[in-house]
Amino acid sequence: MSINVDNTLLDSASSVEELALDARVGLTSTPKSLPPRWFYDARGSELFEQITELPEYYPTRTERQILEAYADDIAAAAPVNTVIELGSGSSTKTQLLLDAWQRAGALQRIVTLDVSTSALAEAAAGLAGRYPDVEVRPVRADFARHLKDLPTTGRTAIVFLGSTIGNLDPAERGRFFEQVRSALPDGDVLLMGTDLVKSEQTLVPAYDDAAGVTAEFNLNLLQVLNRKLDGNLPIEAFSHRAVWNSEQERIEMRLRANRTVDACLAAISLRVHFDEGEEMLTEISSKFHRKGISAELAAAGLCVQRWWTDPLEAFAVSLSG
Ligand code: AVJ
Repeated sequence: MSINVDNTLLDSASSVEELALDARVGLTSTPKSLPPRWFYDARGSELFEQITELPEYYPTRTERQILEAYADDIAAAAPVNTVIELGSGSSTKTQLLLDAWQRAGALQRIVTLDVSTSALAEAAAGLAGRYPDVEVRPVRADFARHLKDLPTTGRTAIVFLGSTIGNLDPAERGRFFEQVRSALPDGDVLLMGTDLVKSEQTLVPAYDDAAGVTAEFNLNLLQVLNRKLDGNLPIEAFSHRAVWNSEQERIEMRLRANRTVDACLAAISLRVHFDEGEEMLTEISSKFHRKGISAELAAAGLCVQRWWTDPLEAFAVSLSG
C-alpha cells in the first residue's frame, strides 16, 4: 500500500531554498557549520539505517531494549489515541510502542514527521500494513519549526526517539520544549529518548566506527551540497572526525579539509575556501544527565513523570507532561 506524503509544510523547492540559506550562513561563518538535518537525503537516510546496526553504535539497540521491556508500561502511563512521531525515520522502534498502544485498545491515528520524503513514504507503507484500522499520516516537516502546524485531535503523545534532541544546542532545545508545551494540551505527553553521558571510550567509536559507515554518512553531506546547489566540493579532500567535547558534553562531528580547498556552489554564487586542516562542524550529538534534561523540560513547564532506562543506564526514555 502506498500513502501520499504531505509536503505542504516543506516542499522540495522550499527545502532547496532553506539549504541555500543554511549554506550561505554556515559556510561563511567561523568556524564553518551546517545543520545536521541536511544529512538525510535518500542516501543519507539509508546510511543512517546502517549506522543503527553497527556494533559500536549502542543508542538504537539500547533504546529498543528499553522499549521492548517497558512498552506496555509506557502505554499504560500514557493512555493516548493519537501518536505524533517526530524525526520518525524508519519508525522501526516505534512499532514496539504502537503495538502496546494497540493492545491497550485505543490507537486511532499516527502522524509521522520527518525531513526525508523517502524515509516517510517507506515507513508509512509499513505502518499502514501493520495497523490497517489506524489512520497513518506522513508529513514532511522540520520538527524544530512545524510542531504548531500539526493537527492535534484526541489524546496525543508526541514521540521523539533516538536522542534526536541531542542534535539541538541548549537554546534550540529551550525553544523546542516551549513549542512542545504549547502544542500539548493538559493531559497530553512527550515521550522522549535521550542518550546519557558515558565514557569517551564508548562515545567516540559510536561516531567513528571501524567500518567507516559514519564517515560515509558525514561525507555524504558534501554530495548533498554539490547536487542540490550545483557545487564542486572535492569530497576526497575531506575526512571525517568525531570529537568528544567534555565541557559541553557532546560529540561533535566535523569534516576536515586535508588540503587547501577552493570550490564554489554555483546555484547560490558562493565561493567556498577551506584552509588546510580547517574543520566544519556538521553535527552535535549532546549527551544528557537525568537532572539536566529534567531541568530543561521544567523550564518550559514540562514535568518528567516517568523515567525508564537500561540496566547500564546508557540511554533513557522519559515521559513528560
Ligand atoms: C539520529 C541524531 C540521534 O546523533 O546519534 C548517528 C545521528 N550521527 N551517527 C546521533 C548520528 C552520527 C544520531 N541522531
